Amino acid sequence: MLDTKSAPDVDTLTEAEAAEELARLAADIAHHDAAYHTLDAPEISDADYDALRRRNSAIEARFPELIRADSPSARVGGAVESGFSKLRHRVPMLSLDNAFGAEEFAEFCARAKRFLGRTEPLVFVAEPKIDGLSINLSYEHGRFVRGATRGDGTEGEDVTANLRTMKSVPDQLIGEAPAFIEVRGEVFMTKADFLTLNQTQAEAGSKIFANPRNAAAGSLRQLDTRITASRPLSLFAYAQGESSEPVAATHWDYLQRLTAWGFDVNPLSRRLENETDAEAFQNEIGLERSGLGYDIDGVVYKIDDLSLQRRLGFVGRAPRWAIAWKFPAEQATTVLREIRIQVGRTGALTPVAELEPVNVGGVLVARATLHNEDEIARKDIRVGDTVVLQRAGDVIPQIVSVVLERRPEDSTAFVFPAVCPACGSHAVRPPGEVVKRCTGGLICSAQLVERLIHFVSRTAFDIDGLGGKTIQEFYNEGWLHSPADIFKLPEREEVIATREGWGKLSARNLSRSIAARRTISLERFIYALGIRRIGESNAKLLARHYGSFANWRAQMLAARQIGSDERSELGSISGIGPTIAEELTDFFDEPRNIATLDEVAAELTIQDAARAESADSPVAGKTVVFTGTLETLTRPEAKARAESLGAKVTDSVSKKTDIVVVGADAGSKARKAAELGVRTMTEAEWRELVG
Ligand code: 5U1
Repeated sequence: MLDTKSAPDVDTLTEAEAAEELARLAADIAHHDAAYHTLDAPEISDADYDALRRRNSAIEARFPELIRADSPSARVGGAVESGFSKLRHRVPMLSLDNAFGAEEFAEFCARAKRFLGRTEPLVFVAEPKIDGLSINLSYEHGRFVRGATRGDGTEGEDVTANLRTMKSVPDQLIGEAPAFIEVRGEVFMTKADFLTLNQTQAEAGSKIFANPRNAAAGSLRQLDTRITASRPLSLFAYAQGESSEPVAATHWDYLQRLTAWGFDVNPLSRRLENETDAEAFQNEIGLERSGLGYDIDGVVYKIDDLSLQRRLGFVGRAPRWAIAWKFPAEQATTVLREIRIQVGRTGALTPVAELEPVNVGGVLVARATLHNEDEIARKDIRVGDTVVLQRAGDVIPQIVSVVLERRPEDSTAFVFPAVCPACGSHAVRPPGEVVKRCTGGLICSAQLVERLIHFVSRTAFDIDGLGGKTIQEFYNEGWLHSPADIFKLPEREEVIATREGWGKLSARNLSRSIAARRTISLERFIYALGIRRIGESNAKLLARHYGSFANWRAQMLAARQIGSDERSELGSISGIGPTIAEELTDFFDEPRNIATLDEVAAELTIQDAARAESADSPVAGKTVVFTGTLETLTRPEAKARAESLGAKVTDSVSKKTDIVVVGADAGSKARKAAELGVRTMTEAEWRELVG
C-alpha cells in the first residue's frame, strides 16, 4: 500500500506519475473497501484509509483530466454491496461531528446557542457511543416490517430477516404505537461474546474477526439467516427517523417510550440539566469504559428539546444538535516477543509485532502492526522491549512507544531483512517508498497465486475457464508452481474432468483455451509477468521499443548495470523513466525470475512487436547521425528518442544520411555532411524538431 506520509508531494508529480498513482490508489482503495464492507476484515486503520482517499482527491484536483472511470471519489466508502437488496431510508441516516476535548465541546455548544439566539444553558441527553453498526428499524402499527443497515446514509441493505432473529429487536411494540415509525440504534457484540465467537471460529478453521464491531457487522450481514441467528448480537435503540405522529417532546421522553415499547436503551444514558455537566459525565464514563461489557469510543451529547433539534437542523451530513465527544484510544503495556515479517500478495514485506497477550480495553491483543521498516527505526522498537500498545475504536492495534527504562541490557536494534522470508529472493525498496518488496514475484509462494491469476487474466493471457478460484484450487493440488505449469495443465485433462464442477467437456475446453494462447504478443507477455509498475501501456512501450522477446530479454539483462548504455536507453524511453527502469532491472536481478521467465517462454511463441514509429513524426524514416558532444542529452538517450520516433540512427555520414546533429567540438562528420550537402542542425534545433 502507498504510504501517504512519505509519498512525494502531489505538486511535484509528473502527469505519468500521477496517472500511475491514481491507478494504484483506485486498486488499493477498492481492496480496502471490500475488506471493510464486504469481508468485514479491514487491513488498515480508518486514519490510513482516509489518508489514501485524501491523497487520491488531491491528485485528482491537480490533474482533473486523469480522473478515472473507477475513481474512488465517485464511490462512497460504505456503498451498498451486492447480496442484499437495497432499502432507501425515508429520512437519511446522518453521521455525527466529533469533539476531542472540553474546548471543542464548548465551541459546539456556543455555535448551537448562537444559532438559536439564546444565552440560557442547554439541556442535553448523554449516551455512551457504542462502536457497532447503525441500523434503521421500521414499524407499521407497532409491528416490525423492515430493517436496514446504514449503508451510505441514504440507502442501506435490507437485513430484515436477520434482524428478526435478534431478541433485542421487538417484533411487536408493547402498548400504543404510531401508524408508522422508524427506530434507529446500534447493533453490537459484547467483548465476551466476541472472544467466544473468535475461539469457536478458530477451532472450526473459520474466519477470525478483527474486533467486536467487525464481528457484529459480519454477523448481521450474512446471507444465511441461520448464521446470524447463531451469533450473539445486541441492540441499543437511541434515535428516531420518520414518524407518522410525534411521540415525545424531548429526547429523554423518547428514550422512555423506546423502553416502554420493549427496546433496550443504554442504562448509562443520563439527562444533563446544564452543558457544564458534560465534562464530569465524560470523565465518569471514561473511567468506567474498560470495565464495560462492550466497546464504546465516546459519548453522544444530544440537545434534549426536540423543537430545538428541529430548529437547529443539519449542516452537511451531521446534525447541529448532537455531537460525539470521543475518548482517547485505549492503551496498555506489554512485551514484544518477536518481529515477524509477513509477505503480502503483492510482495510487500510487512513487519508484525508478536506480543505477550494483553487486555486492551477488554480485548485480548497478541499482535500489532509495525507498518514498515522506517516506523520500526523511528520508534526504535526492539525484540524484548516493553511497549505501549494502543487500540483505538479502530482496526489494528498499534505500538505507540517503547518504555526505554524497561529495555533489556543486551537488546540490539532490529535489522530489517534484505531477503524475502517466504522465498529468499532479494528484497528492494524503490526510492521514495517506505515498503520493502520481494523481487521474486514469479517464484515467491506468498505471491504466486496472485501472480498466476494476473497471468491468465483477460488483459494478459486471457485463458477462458481459468479464473481465480480455479487457479487457487489447482495451486492447492500442487499443480502450479510457476506460469509454465499453466501450459502443462492439459496433461492433467483426465483428472481435471473428474473434479467436482468439471466434466469431460469443460476439461477439454480448458485444454483448448490453453493451447490457443501458446502464441502471444510480446506486449501481452511482458504485461502478464506482473512486474510492478508494468501495466498494459508500459508493456506496450517496451514491446514496441525492443521489438522481440530475445532483444528485450538481452537488453534488460544488460540494463542491470547502472551507467550502461542499455540502462540509459531504458530510462529514456518516453513514458518509462528511471523508476520504472529500476523495477525492471530489480526483476532481472533475481536469477530465479529469469529461469522462470525462460521456462514459460519455452512453452510459447512470442510474436514480435511492430517497432515504434510515429507516422506523424518529422523524423520517421529518416537516417540521422549525431556527432560532437551533446549538452542536454547523452548519446544513448538521443539515439533512443530518435528511434522511438521512427528514425534510424547510424554512426557514419553518407549520401543516404538525412540529418546530422552537430554538437560541440564536432570534427570530420560535420565537414563531410557539408561536403555532401546533408542537412545539419544544432542540438537545440534537433530538440525543437522532435519536441
Ligand atoms: N448513542 C448514540 N449513538 N449514536 C450514533 N446516539 C446516536 N445518535 C446518532 C448516531 C449516529 O445519530 C443521531 C444523533 C442522529
